[in-house]
Amino acid sequence: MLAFALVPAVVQPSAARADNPLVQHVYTADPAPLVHDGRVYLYTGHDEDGSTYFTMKDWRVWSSADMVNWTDHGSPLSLATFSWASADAWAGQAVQRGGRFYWYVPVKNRATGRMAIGVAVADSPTGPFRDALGRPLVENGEIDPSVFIDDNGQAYLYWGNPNLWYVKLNADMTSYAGSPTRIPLTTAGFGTRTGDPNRPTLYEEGPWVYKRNGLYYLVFAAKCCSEFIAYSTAPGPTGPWTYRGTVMPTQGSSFTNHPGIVDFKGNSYFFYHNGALPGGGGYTRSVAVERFSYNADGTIPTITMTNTGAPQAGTLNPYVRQEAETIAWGSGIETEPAAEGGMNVGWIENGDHLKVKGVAFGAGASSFAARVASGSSGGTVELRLGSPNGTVVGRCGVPGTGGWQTWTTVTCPVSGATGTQDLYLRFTGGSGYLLNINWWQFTAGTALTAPR
Ligand code: FUB
Repeated sequence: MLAFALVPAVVQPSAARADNPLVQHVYTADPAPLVHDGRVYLYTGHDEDGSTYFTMKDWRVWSSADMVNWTDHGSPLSLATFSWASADAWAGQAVQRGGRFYWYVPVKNRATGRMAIGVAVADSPTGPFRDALGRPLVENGEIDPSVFIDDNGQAYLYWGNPNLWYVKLNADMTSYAGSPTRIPLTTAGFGTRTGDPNRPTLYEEGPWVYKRNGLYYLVFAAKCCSEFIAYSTAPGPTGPWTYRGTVMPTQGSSFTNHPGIVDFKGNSYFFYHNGALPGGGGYTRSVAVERFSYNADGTIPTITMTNTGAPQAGTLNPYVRQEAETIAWGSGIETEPAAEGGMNVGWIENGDHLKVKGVAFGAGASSFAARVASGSSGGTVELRLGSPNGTVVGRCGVPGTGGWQTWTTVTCPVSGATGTQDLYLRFTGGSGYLLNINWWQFTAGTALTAPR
């Protein structure tokens, strides 16, 4: 008995599976995470398929409660939001203040042909966002805004390439006091670049400013090209900055990289981008995340890119409604706005699948319900555990509903779904597009009928 008790519980080693990059159905770039109300919201740019330049037209929002299952909130901000903008939906950051969400982005001003910083505002982290000013907040031809709000309530806007600027924002977050100030780019503050007399320091672009334990951090894309991620620290929000070294070396088949750092559920996370998806590269980038721990002296360790990503922070509850567009890894699918609200998963063909990681079935599930639509003759949602070809615990038939946004709810019995599992929704049927799925939910209990 004693010997048995001392044997550790058998842990099934799970094969190393990719959870990076975070999104597989569109290319994403320039991550800007924001923690709000128990979730991390991730604001990104969007590289067009097959892009050969930074021809970016809109931004995207994603969110997660566990760092591995990411909900697609679509595109609540685009160039069209700014009537005065003509192109270049580049790297921005959203912050929260007073129950509102302010998203600062660089875009090209049609009237001047120069890059400017616009600000959009929303009452929710997922938008809809509207242009707060109807004109640029600030314009000097430079890019990549980052906003930091200090403990005393003073907000700062930082931006720049090739220079580095800051200006104090007023409490309304849409105007500023004084004039933009150029931060001295000294080699003591930002490291030494060799080979480019015009740019003697490592600072390139993409500042990300925050404060931790009284120390101010400025993380940035360094050198060009390819970039790596470096950082400096200072005793105050305006410096003086001291160069501290590399956060992430040059890696990952994109010649740019872009930092975003947050603490979430007691851990620290570093967001970046690379070219890791099929077809990926410098203009077809993807956002990824790594968990890290600060060194005892507050310095940041060197973080390398992985395709496993961060460990899951918690589990996913299958007994509440889950959006189909909450995905750890999607294969073959796309998303779109659903007529019922939110987003749905669509363009599903035979063999496509969604992975939802760490689903806590507990004692077991008895049935599965899904909100589905089909403008063709439908298909089947297979519920599998562990892999796309894993054990089938349920099969739900989806009929033609008369339209891709004509929604109905289907249910089916479930058997054998217990404990915490990676759930795969695998879609099968004939040729062409089979069905759309908006949300799903399991019911706890014991199945009366085994899956067919
Ligand atoms: O995504 C367009 C530009 O590439 C961003 O503004 C820069 O930070 C670089 O990532």
